[in-house]
Amino acid sequence: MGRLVIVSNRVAVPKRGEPAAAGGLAVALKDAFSSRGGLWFGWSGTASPEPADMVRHARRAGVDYAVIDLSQAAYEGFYAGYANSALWPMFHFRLGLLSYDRDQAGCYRQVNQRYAEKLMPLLRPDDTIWVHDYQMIPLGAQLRAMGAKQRIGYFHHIPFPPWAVFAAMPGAEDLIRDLLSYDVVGVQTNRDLTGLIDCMAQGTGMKVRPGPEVRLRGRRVQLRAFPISIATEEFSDLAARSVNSADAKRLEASLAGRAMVIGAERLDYTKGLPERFRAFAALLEHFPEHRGQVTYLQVAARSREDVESYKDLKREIETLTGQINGDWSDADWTPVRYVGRAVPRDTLAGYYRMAKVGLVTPLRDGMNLVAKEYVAAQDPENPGVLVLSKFAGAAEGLPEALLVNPIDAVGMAETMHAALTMGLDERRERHGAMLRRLQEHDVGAWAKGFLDVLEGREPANSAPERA
Ligand code: GDG
Repeated sequence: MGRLVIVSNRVAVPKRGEPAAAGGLAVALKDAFSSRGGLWFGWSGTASPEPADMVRHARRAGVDYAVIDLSQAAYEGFYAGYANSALWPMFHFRLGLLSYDRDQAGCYRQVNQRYAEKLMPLLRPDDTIWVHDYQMIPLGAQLRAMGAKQRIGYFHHIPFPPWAVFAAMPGAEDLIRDLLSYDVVGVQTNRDLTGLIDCMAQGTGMKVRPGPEVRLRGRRVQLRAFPISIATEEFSDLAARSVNSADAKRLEASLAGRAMVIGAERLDYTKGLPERFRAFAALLEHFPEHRGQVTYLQVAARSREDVESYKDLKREIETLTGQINGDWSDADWTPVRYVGRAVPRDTLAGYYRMAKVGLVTPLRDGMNLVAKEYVAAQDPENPGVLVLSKFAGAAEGLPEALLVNPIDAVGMAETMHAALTMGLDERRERHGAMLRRLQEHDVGAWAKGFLDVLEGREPANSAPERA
């Protein structure tokens, strides 16, 4: 079997002697890399006015890393610009926030072209290439134009809307046509698969066959749902350890016996934070028994601070925190604790385990790993309750969560109340079903599922996994 070549926008090369980052793709690909070797290619995360035009190589724990730098102008046009100000809102159904600039769209293609040119000489004929996410859509077609014959797959981590939404993007047809250069296009959920099939059919005029797949000049492009997951067992262990850490004990003491509800995410307008804050205010208004009794901890790691809509969101959250605390606090109780930066992963795992309710209420989300981490982090004997937006991809595989529409503040408040007052038997039953599914379908199973289809080890028509 040839090497596995991963291409993702940002590549975090582990420091020498340190383990790879605890979360995300690094964990997912550990097994695949260790059995066959691999190359991970992408942007170093460094942008400067005059970047060196070279590929930097490193080898860590059996994995080769090859990274390139971006110019400041390329970073602004490609990353902050087209990828995060046009593609990201469009894919999350937020056409009102879509800011399109033709130069930035051109920059997106140029940066992908540069990735393709730098990657091409590093490839071997028997490599399998796996491209990740919306920053890299044209890459497969650009590699093919240079003669790449390898199997190339693309996984889309964020939602895939139907053509009625997608078509609003200038150049929508080109983006859809780019996807036809891949052998497999993977999305998170069956809902996304419906969107992808609709876009393929309407954006290209080609027939999508049952399977589903598109046939093109003797090649097959398979379209499939592969719900991403987490390293379930590792995360459960981490949470069980961290709940006894000094950080967790300090938090516990500060709660003085009150219940805690938790939210944690990047500060992003797709995550439904203002809506959640309003729902928490509605809980205090409509269910007086929780006044003085429940504390809401929101961890919101800063993200994309150079994009205007993210600055607006930060101000809105700060205002809402002030309003709710001004309206409801007592001298010895503050209802909302807002931590506006990332906390260490192990600390967060311990916090999840301490929280009676996990609030995961995005307006749209490809999957949402926080939902799965919250479930994995619970004490199976006395688990908390997951309140989950039906617009998160995770809802498709976690029907035992309490599902909500995040737009409905009072409806969400009622569900939070149900979660806070749920009996132990029901909590155990719901949690047990979700945990078992996450144990079976962890992130390793996700990566294997994708690679099995890409490398032809699984019939294309088998049903996608649920989790
Ligand atoms: C994209 C898609 C899809 C959050 N706050 C802190 C922290 N986190 C960690 C979480 C989780 C990760 O960040 C976030 O993953 P999500 O899946 O929730 O969200 P996105 O970043 O938007 O990811 C998403 C995902 O890709 C994978 O395909 O599920 O739908 O949007 O692991 O725990 N980690 C630390 N401190 C924090 O404060 N250490």
